[in-house]
Amino acid sequence: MTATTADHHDDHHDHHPSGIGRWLFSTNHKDIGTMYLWFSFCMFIIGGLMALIVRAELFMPGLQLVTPHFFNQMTTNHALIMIFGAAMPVFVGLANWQIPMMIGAPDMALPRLNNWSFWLLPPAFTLLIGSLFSPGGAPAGGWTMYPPLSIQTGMGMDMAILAMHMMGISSIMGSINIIATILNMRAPGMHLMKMPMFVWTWLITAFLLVTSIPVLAGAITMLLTDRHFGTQFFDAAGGGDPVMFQHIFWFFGHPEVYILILPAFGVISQVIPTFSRKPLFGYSSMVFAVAAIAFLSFIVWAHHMYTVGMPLAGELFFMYSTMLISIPTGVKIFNWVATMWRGSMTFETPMLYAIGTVFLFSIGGFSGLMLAITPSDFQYHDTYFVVAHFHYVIFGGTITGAFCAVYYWLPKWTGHMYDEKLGKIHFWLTVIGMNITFFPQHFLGLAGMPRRIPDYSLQFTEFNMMSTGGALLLGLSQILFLYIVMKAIKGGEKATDQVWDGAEGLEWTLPSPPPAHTFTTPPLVK
Ligand code: CU1
Repeated sequence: MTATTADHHDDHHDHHPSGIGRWLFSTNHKDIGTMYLWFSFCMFIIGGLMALIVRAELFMPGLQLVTPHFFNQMTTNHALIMIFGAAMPVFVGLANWQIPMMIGAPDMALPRLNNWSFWLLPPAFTLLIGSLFSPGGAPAGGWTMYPPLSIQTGMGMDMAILAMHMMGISSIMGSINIIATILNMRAPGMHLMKMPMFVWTWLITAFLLVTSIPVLAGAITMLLTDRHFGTQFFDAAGGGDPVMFQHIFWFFGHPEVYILILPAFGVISQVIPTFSRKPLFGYSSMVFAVAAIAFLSFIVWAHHMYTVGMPLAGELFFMYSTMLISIPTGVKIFNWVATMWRGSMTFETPMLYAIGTVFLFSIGGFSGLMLAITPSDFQYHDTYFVVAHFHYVIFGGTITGAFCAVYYWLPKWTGHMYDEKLGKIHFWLTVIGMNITFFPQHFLGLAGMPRRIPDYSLQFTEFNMMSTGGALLLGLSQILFLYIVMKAIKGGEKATDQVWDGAEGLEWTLPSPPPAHTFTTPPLVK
């Protein structure tokens, strides 16, 4: 190995740049994990403010606050920022923190790639948010970027395409790193079928990412060449087909849904055993259910496009394959409930969030089943029912799962207990706010209110007012979350090694728990 000049200046055993350099040049999985977590929280706030602009405009009928074009920019960018900036990076941050420790590895397999994966994100999202200030504004045709609208708009779309490419490269590199770490760096005795569920769900998620993100990259590259280089992939006038974009996009888009939810499933599969003081029920069936969901996620994509005029055989295939997903999902929900059954349960904040995730995700699952039924979907398509559905999945499943993880592991990360009373208040405010926001949207959608439209007719007023009020409560409650986290970082009651009464989830999922690998800091091998 050739030593660099920097190595000569620094300690030979360990490389610890200080100040900003610690973060810029970090190859340490914990520091990189921390950066991912803070980055995703910032995006959560920015994306949340955009949602509040949308909800404020929809508080009552008639246009009052923003122009329709700005409204459309807000819906589009809220989605892109929440999905790619908040929901995905928060779980990459959790993966960075937890996976090496859970499998007994000193760090991620490819630490420098890890640094690059993170540092691609701030410029990517500066570009995406910056597109708001470009001539013509940010993309406004929805996060799905369907042509022909996405071909005809201004340079904001090009900025977004470049941003999406950078985000995609970041995700692919992060996934390669996670796969390499899990497959090559497990401690002796850490058999694959002994791995904690969070590690399993991330291994499968990483495979979903490396298979689906390049498809998204292909779709947006074809958009780019249609826009600037004379191709007509999606232009009917030139022999292309705009519907082909939808097929390619959703071949990425549906696995993306499982990319967002599977790591959250992994978290609650560890938290529920911990606070039930019982081993996880049906460990191997959990692993196979996750794998089955991942496989099925690639053969259901056109359930987003029932209304484009597919042949009947296509409609039926995508309907039945989609409904099939409820079987492995049902296995998982059964196992979580069976784990709690007759357990000596306690309800600290992480457990509240885990149960909340099971409950709220199930509501999203059931409305998903309703949407999967082709003839019914002709009624629901592009209504607020769809908006209600995926917010139960993404907020009720993914984001509550991330909160669950943060409360569960924060004592391990900071060495301090968070304020349990405030944590519980945060949970109830979030869950109540979330339900007031999104539950009425089911009724609005069923009554025919279209999504992505800044105005509506009078009969939708009351439910929209409720929804906006709930959104305000939900948004404000997150200030409390920030306060709780800051308070735990600054100090507070010391957390013990076995912070949750020795009922650490990992031990309970393993026949023979590997000592010390769980949460103690491994020596940094250099
Ligand atoms: Cu889907």
